[in-house]
Amino acid sequence: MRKSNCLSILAASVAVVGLSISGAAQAEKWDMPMAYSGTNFHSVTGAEFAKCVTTGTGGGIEIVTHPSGSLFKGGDIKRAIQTGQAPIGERLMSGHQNENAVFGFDSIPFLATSFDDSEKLWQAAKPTMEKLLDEQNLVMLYAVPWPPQGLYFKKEVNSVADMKGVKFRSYNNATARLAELTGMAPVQIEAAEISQAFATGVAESMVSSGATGYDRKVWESLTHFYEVDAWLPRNYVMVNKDVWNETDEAHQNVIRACASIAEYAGTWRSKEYTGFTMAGLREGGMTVGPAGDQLVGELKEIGNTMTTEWLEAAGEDGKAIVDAFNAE
Ligand code: PCA
Repeated sequence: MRKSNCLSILAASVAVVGLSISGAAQAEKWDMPMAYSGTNFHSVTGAEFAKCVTTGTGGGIEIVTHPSGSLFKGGDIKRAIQTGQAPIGERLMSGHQNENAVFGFDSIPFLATSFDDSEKLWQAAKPTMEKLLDEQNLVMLYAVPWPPQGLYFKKEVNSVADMKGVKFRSYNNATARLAELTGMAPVQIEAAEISQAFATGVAESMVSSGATGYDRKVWESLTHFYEVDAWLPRNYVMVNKDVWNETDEAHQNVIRACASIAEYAGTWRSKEYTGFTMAGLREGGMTVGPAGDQLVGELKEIGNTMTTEWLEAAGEDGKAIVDAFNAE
């Protein structure tokens, strides 16, 4: 073969390889594990975020959501993203309270009980949470609150004494501690599995939003929902930091823009879903209403104990968040 032919073949193959490399870079697929059911408003928001990124990057990054813990179960999602098994995903932030108490800033009973206060608390906590996640190889994209947390039972409950011995489904350290302080027996179960837990009697009560009770049709096993407005925990979406750093700036900008739309839209949906799901629980046959004065008074005392305990456990970072929130 003549030298010039050799060169042109080489050039052609470099061009082909070059094309296929840039082709691969142009069409990345990001699987996005999510813990909650596909119809839940967080998952709906995540699906729209995914679409926004896919469209906004011209298909350069295609995000595919996997709700209901189908790709990774809730408790495994953060580790999967830290270790690069999945590039992006969503998780309940306070689910990491067992690693570091600060992650439980949004599950302190009666600190922030409305959407407005939840937003204020989030603004106070955000820089600390971004820093903590950054140290764990994660980039925080957006966070959306669940509706206010209330108590579910399969009987009428008017006081903490009525809760004694009840099997209680918890979803983080704070909810397990609430169970202990009210004389209940906590068992940690992911939302995706609670319908079965209630149906089989593994659990017979929980603290959660109307949204989760509605999504999981808990009226099939439970009878009462007491609006307590104890706190509004957050889900957040994170990306693996190495993946993020390898993403070109134009795509990062699209992702950031889609994330801020998602935070706004998700919060709006959470508010809308609050009333809608209360009505849904009633339609399912549940008794829905505010907790009685005695129960609220007793829960507030327990809330004070939990606040003191959390401040001790969360140290300087925790104190700074609560101080910034109270200073607003
Ligand atoms: N639903 C989630 C967390 C908070 C909420 O409202 C759950 O019960 O797991």
